[in-house]
Amino acid sequence: EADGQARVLDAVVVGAGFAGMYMLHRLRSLGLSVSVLEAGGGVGGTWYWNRYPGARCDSESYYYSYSFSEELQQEWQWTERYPEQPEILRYLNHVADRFDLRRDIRFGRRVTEAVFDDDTGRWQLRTDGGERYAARFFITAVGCLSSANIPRIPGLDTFEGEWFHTGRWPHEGVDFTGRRVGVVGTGSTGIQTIPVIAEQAEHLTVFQRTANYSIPARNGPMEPAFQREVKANYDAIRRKQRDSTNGHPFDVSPRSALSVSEEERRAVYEAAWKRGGLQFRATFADLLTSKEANDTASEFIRAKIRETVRDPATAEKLVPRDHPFATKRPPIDTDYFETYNRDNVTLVDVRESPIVEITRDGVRTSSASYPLDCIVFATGFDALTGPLLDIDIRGPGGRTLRDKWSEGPRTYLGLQVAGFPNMFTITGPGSPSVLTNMPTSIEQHVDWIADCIEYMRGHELERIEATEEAEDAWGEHADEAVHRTLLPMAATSWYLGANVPGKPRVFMPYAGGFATYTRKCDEVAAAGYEGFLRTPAR
Ligand code: NA7
Repeated sequence: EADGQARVLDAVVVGAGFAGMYMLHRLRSLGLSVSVLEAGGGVGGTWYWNRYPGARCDSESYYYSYSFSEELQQEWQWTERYPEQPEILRYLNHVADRFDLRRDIRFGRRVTEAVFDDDTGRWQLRTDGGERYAARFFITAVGCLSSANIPRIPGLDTFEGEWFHTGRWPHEGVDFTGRRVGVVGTGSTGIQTIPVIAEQAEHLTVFQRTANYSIPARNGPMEPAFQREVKANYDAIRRKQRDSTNGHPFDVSPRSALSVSEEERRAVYEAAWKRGGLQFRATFADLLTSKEANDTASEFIRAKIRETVRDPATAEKLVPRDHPFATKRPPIDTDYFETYNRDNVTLVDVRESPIVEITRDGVRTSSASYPLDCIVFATGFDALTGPLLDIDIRGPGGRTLRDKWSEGPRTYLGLQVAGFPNMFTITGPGSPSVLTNMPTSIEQHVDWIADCIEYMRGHELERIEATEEAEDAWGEHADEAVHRTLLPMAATSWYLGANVPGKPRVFMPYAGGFATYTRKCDEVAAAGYEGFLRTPAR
């Protein structure tokens, strides 16, 4: 069917990463006609774009994966404890082939505009190539960390070397051999890439604004015995993920860090440090709710940094002081702090001496100049709202999403926005996704959206739309939830939009826990989509 120049479908999904691929699979099973529009040249989303050296997932491979197909999770073999970017991309390509997804994915199409047409009740989408699509349902699967944040440092355009952002890495790779490299940023990405670049580069200068806590990953090969155990127990593992706060299948200790002796606490932290990974957060129940409890973990990590880094002045610069552990997304690493013991690595504290400009041949701070051949910006993303606002989204009556969110995002359950009917946002702001193991949240969001669309068909509804009241109530609930935690104490967190100059400071993810969130979503659905305005078909 054609509507003017547009290709007409039941649903258009934007993005072909973990979220868009599964959304396509679910909508197809409902018999809907669907196109997925993807800016990249292949599937994978985050794992298509983030090809920087050392790119790896911080969740463990056996559960950073889809759970919807028992055959899929039984047949796929992971090779490492933490999957490297190429392996995850191989996995997602395998999924695309196995479920024959590609025939409905259109690559190399960046959606620039989505406008609700009041006459037809359809969303009209336009791509950068001028193609048009029209659909009843407009579903965003654009990711949370996909809009690159490149700092506007004066002089960048005059730099005669090469510069890169980690989230837009050249597919052919970059050879740093014999080159003087600067890395700006010490978030999860910087912390993964710094040790790998240091091994190649002639010299590496790290420009650090905020020192970070990091836990050793302790990566290693996937042991066959462990793989067998996981595959025999997938049901229980998946259940545990769904019943958890963060979507990881960890046993979280029920004890307070303050309920045990100092000696016992130390032994618990030592064991977790040795075991490695994000599970460190699960050592005690109250690390994110009690500052006093958190201090014990933060101090333990600070001591580890001082022990690891030989030069005391460098160690002091690397010791985080401005935020409690895990109030910013905690990185995990392989030899991150050890890297500062290398002769070819220099740490520059740009909080102390800010970057003033980039010159033809390097970076100049307020106190020194650093000649460089390459600059790597590991400076993160315009998180959550960035990729949505990159599309010109206009609801009925021409109201723009940009205008609605001018003081920060507002959503109902992170899945819908009042004033934007039949638009669904997978992993939108207001959902817990970025505080969780991403595929776990994604599967829940996609299933909920697919069930909602099925319900609409069963009840002959043409439109579904969150009410302003439901949206306000969700915002208040989310606000209460985050204030029961220490998360608001991290003033420089991307959760708050603080990494992007001029962005409204609003805590964007839902911090009430994944299991609580899921329960709420299920209750809303069971009550016939409470909080949504439902318009019957004409
Ligand atoms: P992050 O976590 O946002 O880290 C970006 C880093 O870049 C962080 O250290 C920033 O310092 C630093 N940064 C940002 N802008 C500047 C400027 N203008 N000058 C100096 N330094 C700057 O991004 P990542 O890519 O590491 O990780 C994103 C998520 O991906 C991660 O949390 C996981 O969920 C996966 P700041 O801390 O803002 O002072």
